[in-house]
Amino acid sequence: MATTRRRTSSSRSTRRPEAIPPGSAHVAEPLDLRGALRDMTLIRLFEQEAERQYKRARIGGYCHLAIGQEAANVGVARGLQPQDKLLSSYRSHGFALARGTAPTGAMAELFGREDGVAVGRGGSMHLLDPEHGYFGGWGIVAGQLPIATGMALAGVKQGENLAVLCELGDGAINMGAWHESLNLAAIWNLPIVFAVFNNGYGMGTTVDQASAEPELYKRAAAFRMHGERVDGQDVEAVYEATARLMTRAREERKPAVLEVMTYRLRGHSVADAGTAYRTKEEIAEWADKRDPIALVTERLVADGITTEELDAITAETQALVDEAVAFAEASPMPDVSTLADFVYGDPNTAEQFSRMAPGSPAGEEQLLAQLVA
Ligand SMILES: Cc1ncc(C[n+]2csc(CCOP(=O)(O)OP(=O)(O)O)c2C)c(N)n1
Ligand SMILES: [Mg+2]
Repeated sequence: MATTRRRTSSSRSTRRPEAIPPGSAHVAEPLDLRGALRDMTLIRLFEQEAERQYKRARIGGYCHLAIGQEAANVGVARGLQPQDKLLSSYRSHGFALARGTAPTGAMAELFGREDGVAVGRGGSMHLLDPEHGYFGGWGIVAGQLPIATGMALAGVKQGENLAVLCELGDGAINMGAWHESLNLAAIWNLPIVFAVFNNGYGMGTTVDQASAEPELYKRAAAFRMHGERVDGQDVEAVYEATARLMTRAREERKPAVLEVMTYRLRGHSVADAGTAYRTKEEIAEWADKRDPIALVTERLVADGITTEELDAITAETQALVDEAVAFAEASPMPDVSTLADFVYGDPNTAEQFSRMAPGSPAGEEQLLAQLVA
């Protein structure tokens, strides 16, 4: 039977911004729009600088930018309570900065330096800042889902009043870890929201080439879980939906899927021009009509923000980025003798191994004895 829905891999996409109705019941406090613009501007300027530094070979490895996705990053982060936990894919800069990570530590991590937030071990894909409730930055597609699910389970077991927000890309939704994690989250009623950042592409593959059900929020139904879609270029809408679903997760232990419709204006990584699998017209349409920073600025202008105030936000955030680069440049490279540090969680690995019983990889016998005592 002929089908016209799927495109061939050689055809280029023309992905149009979709009209999405606003969410229903608003239970959250109104978003601090100026604060949101400030965070979004910081992320944009930080990433533009990271792009420059990557091209100067100051940053090694991979570097994935979220330019164009700042409303999604900031809306999600601002929808969390301080005790909530956030995990994401490798497109991690915006999440860390939106959660409060210092730009200095983030930039030093991109530079692979000792003062980086992951001691220079993680790089761009693995920013990490538990003090600010950001638990990475994960490079294996869908690798963060079982970890986030386990953290939600731990929160329940330890009686903590928190929920977990696990971001993933549209490309992670067909991995086994998606099915396993959502199934467990549903049957154990875990306080977790899976935020699927649908930016239209997994590298160069469009969502409808990869997913039999390309309306990804509907995939929640397979687990009898609530699913909904939100306009990811609208920071207020993302914030409202996140805050509402996280409150529901925390207070009623109901997991959910939130599909955040967004667009990356750059290629998959800094090494990808991003034009082989999509048209220049498509990118220009999103840049001209759906740039999230322009959209939030328009709203603030309508509310009376002045040009001086807007300029001050840009100047303040640019100063932070300049300071971050100077800090990263001055920070030493980790000494080669420390190469194996942090490989095991317990610094006293000999002690850790000594607790292992045959067939018991992490000392479960002792743990079990403590639990039943
Ligand atoms: C298990 C695994 N398979 C393949 C890769 C290579 N890879 C890195 S990113 C990516 C695409 C993921 O796309 P998506 O989830 O949509 O995230 P986006 O890059 O759009 O933010 C792939 C296939 C990987 N990192 N991990
Ligand atoms: Mg994607």
